[in-house]
Amino acid sequence: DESNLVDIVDFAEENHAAPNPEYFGEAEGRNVIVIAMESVQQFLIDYELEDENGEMHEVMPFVNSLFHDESSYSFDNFYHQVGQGKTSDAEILGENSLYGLPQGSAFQTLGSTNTFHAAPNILKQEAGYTSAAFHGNVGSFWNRNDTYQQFGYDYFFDSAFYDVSGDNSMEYGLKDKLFFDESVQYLEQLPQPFYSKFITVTNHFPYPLDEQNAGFPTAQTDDETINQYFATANYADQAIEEFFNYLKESGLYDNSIIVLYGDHYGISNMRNPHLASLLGEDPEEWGDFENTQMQKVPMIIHVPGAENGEVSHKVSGQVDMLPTLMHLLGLETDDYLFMGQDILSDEHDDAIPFRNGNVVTDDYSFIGQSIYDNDTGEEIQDSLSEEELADLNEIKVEATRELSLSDDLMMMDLLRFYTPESFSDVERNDYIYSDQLE
Ligand code: GP9
Ligand code: MN
Repeated sequence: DESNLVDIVDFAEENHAAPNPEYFGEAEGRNVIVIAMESVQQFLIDYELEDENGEMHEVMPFVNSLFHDESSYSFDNFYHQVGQGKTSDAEILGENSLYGLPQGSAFQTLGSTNTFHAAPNILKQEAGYTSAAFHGNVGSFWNRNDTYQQFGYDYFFDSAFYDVSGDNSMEYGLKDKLFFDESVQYLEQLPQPFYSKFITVTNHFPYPLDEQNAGFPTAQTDDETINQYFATANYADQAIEEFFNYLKESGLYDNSIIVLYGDHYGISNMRNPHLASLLGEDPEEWGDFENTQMQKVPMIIHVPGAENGEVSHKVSGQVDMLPTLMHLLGLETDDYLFMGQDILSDEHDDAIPFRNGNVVTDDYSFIGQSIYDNDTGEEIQDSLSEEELADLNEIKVEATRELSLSDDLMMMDLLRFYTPESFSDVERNDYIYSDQLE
């Protein structure tokens, strides 16, 4: 009940990282465009695939250019934190600064009923934003229709709004180039400032090849899934570039802040040893530490016109996205029960829990019962004194505490007892999307 809130409120207060004046309000009043890059992992950034003739092919040249742009705040030690809810867990993390559930999908089990303080609602109440989600798959997938109502989305453009017939679609929906192209007509209608989210699908397991991405070479490992992954990622890169071209032509670009993130791994731990040789690693030496490193996904906050961009190496995660974005928009976050912190803040803490309870910090990786030194990739728990071991374990305990606080908050629907000061009047179930009218 309500009394369970006390610990969470205390945690959020202690955990709050003060905004960095260098960045606070940098994108105030701008439109927000979030792009979820399906299954894109950090190792793809700057990666060049060698073809049969020894020629090199850059997999994601456009995203790479954004990653290194002087107008981008980019992060190369940024981890996905999803569980079984995959894409939808990344949405919970990114738009609520809370975690998905230890088992199953929070969208499916709690999305229809829980109270959320999610980005669309927050930005509406604090700064008058209109919000829209775009996705070329059916709105019922991951229970998005219901969950987006609870998040406060004004509009949800799902597959009913696109021509998804025949070759236009693959298993998880409309191909990315067609998706962005057809989305533009709706985006143009939104009152500004708007908060918008685009969820891509083409680079989804099993990375199907068709004539649209046939131009890119496949890799030569003995794992077909890995071989094709680079081609579908290249297709996604082209689609994102085309979308940026449109944003520039329409004039929306200069007045927007564009956030791109990888939603989760695309290549599973089981397959990773087959990937090792492509990364210059020895498959025989591949283990839990290497698998953990592979959970990095790209995160780029692109602010057209900014000149103080850089690639930050801070260890960070998807739970940090919303506080980081809000501070860039000039909105304070201390009224909210967030588990994450602004990555651009000097007070950002480097201990990042995964949904399975593993933890990565700047120096160490806590994986199961083992502790690895990040510099050497070697297990160190057996060479530590009892005192050293206790100190390190304390870091792990602290970091995973936010998982259980988040679970309490979600499972007991505690936000219904907590109204942030800046929320004048929380409106729920006010939003009806197309296919719910039929
Ligand atoms: C489906 C898409 C894929 O609509 O978001 O979800 P995933 O399988 O990656 O969780
Ligand atoms: Mn996904």
